[in-house]
Amino acid sequence: MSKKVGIARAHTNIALIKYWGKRDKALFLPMNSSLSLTLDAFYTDTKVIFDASLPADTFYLNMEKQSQKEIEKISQFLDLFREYTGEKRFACVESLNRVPTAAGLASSASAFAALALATATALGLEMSREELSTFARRGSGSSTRSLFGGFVEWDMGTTSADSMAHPIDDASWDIGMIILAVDTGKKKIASRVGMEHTVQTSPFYSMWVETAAQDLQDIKAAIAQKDFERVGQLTEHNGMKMHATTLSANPPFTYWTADTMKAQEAVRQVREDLAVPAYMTMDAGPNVKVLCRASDMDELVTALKEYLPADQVLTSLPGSGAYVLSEADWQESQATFSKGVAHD
Ligand code: 2P0
Repeated sequence: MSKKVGIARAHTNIALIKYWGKRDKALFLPMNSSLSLTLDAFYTDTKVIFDASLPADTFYLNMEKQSQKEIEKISQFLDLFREYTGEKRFACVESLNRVPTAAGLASSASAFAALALATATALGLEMSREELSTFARRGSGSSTRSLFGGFVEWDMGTTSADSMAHPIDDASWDIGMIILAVDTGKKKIASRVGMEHTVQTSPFYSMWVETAAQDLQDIKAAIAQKDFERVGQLTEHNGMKMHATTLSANPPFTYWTADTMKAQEAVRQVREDLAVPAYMTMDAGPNVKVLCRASDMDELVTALKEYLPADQVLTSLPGSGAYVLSEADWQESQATFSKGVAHD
């Protein structure tokens, strides 16, 4: 057989306890364990075809051929699988990012999780999702968590073999997330660069590592008790601490803009006015994500739209783990993408 094909879908995830800093850059081993919520509304579909007739790897994102630099990243990732299996063929990789342009969430998390599962499927690899997450990790750390649904922990581990993700809870107890997409331009400081600079220069960094470990332990206990308010408080506190390390880096930097702070103020105002629990978290970019109860989402969205343009207020419920797609699913995904339907 001259071709081997695999297709997969993975959803994006938002960290509640952040991954921030690497102890090994080459192996993507993190300084601290992290925990996230997988989101249903935003995902990546990826098809991998290993083909004996290809003279090199190729990569199409959203139906456009990517630059040599982008293809190189994909090639290096595929090499991990080729080395593991002895596969010699080059591959054609096609990805569709099913994230509304306005969301600004086109993250590497769903991208590398989908690519890892599609590649493993094409090569007929039989391994657990946990083990597959150790491959995904080498593309992008946060992608480990997108292999699973609901609340997911990425255990920092002790070696490359045990730094892996595992599911904690399916989050089916009235959990939702609102995304305040205040700015969807390309980020100025890549998370990879920002976290490295922070590790090297922030005097607060050691406190980050120390307290993140405690936050993780506490949030897992709160999730086990389905204590939403405690989960939210820990989420907001942990996210703010991550951003405090960027402000204390030297030279300092921040991912926030004036619009980020306006959105944060809107969240504070709305939760006070409505007396509804809602907790914010920010990543390596200006957008604000709000953890809330799914049953409060409509009320919160209506109130937030008083402060922010309606098209900047998006919502999602918890999502499932990555899964394999059929050729028919892929054809449908391509068709809806072509019609400009960014997500369903
Ligand atoms: C997270 N972020 O836990 C944290 C919070 C951003 C802030 O994971 O270098 O793209 O590819 O491993 O996964 C973004 O970093 O970094 C990220 P790499 P990644 O979601």
